[in-house]
Amino acid sequence: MARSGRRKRKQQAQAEPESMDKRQRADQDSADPSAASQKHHIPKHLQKYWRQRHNYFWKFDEGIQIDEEGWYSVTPEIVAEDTAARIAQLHNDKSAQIQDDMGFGRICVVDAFCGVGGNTIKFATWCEHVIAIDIDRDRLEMARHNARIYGVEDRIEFIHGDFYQLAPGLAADVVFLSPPWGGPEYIGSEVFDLDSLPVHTAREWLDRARMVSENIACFMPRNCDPRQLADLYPEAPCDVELNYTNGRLKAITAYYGDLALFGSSEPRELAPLDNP
Ligand code: MGP
Ligand code: SAH
Repeated sequence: MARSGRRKRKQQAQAEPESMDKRQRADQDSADPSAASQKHHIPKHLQKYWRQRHNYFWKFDEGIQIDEEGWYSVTPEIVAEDTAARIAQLHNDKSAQIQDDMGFGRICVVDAFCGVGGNTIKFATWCEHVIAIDIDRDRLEMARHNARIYGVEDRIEFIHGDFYQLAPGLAADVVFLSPPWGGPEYIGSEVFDLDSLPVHTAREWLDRARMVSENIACFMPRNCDPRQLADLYPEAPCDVELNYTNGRLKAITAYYGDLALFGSSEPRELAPLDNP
């Protein structure tokens, strides 16, 4: 089982010091009266997410839009970056021509549950084309708006609809699945049963994804059983990655098919970003 940390794209390395400074400055609410007054309007049960807002989007202060389900579901940026960087390596060893010398993957990724765009934005940063789907039109529009803030909107095709219905008509190199887990209460069970996802089981979602591609990544609760994750697609190789930010386990990502073959099993540097 691998432990994810962070990867850097060569072309991002130059911009990083300024970005990190901005991120660290923005996390200090006490020195930012406008952030403190906005926090006042955030319902109490969402305030723990508000405190992590710059972990979700380091450009949060540039006008990021997010709703209640977005707050508790968005993938932390550092985790989304790591997943996108890994997925962008697909076919890297098969044909140098589909990944340029900046590490840009010439692949198409379906983000089947795009939410407010946490993963979609990073896929569009690392890959040539993203098909971003969500059943909630308002949240899909928030994702479009947020992608514009990151300057990656033009590489994303936004589709409003039900991934379950749409899957048979899609073609792509990779499918990323981050479905609803039933709200923040998911952590209440000692072991989260992947058959207990709302509407469809994890296997049913995965079977739909297999209609699009055998290369699938599945973002699941940190309290699920990795063996149950591996069993969702027994015919394919599977690599299970633990997703940490600042030493805290946030989620688990299972990679299937060719995506399972090139993950690092070495612990990598952890992101110094949490703001508990
Ligand atoms: P969390 O445990 O609810 O929050 O979710 P937090 O504040 O990180 O927990 P803490 O107790 O460690 O402080 C952890 C992460 O899981 C979130 O940042 C989301 O990325 C992801 N996540 C949570 N939920 C409820 C969902 C969900 O329903 N769907 C998806 N796709 N991701 C979720
Ligand atoms: N990875 C996202 C969060 C996903 S939350 C991020 O980082 O922002 C799960 C999303 O799945 C929600 O926005 C919800 O509206 C959407 N969803 C639920 N059922 C769906 C379906 N059948 N097809 C597509 N999207 C669906």
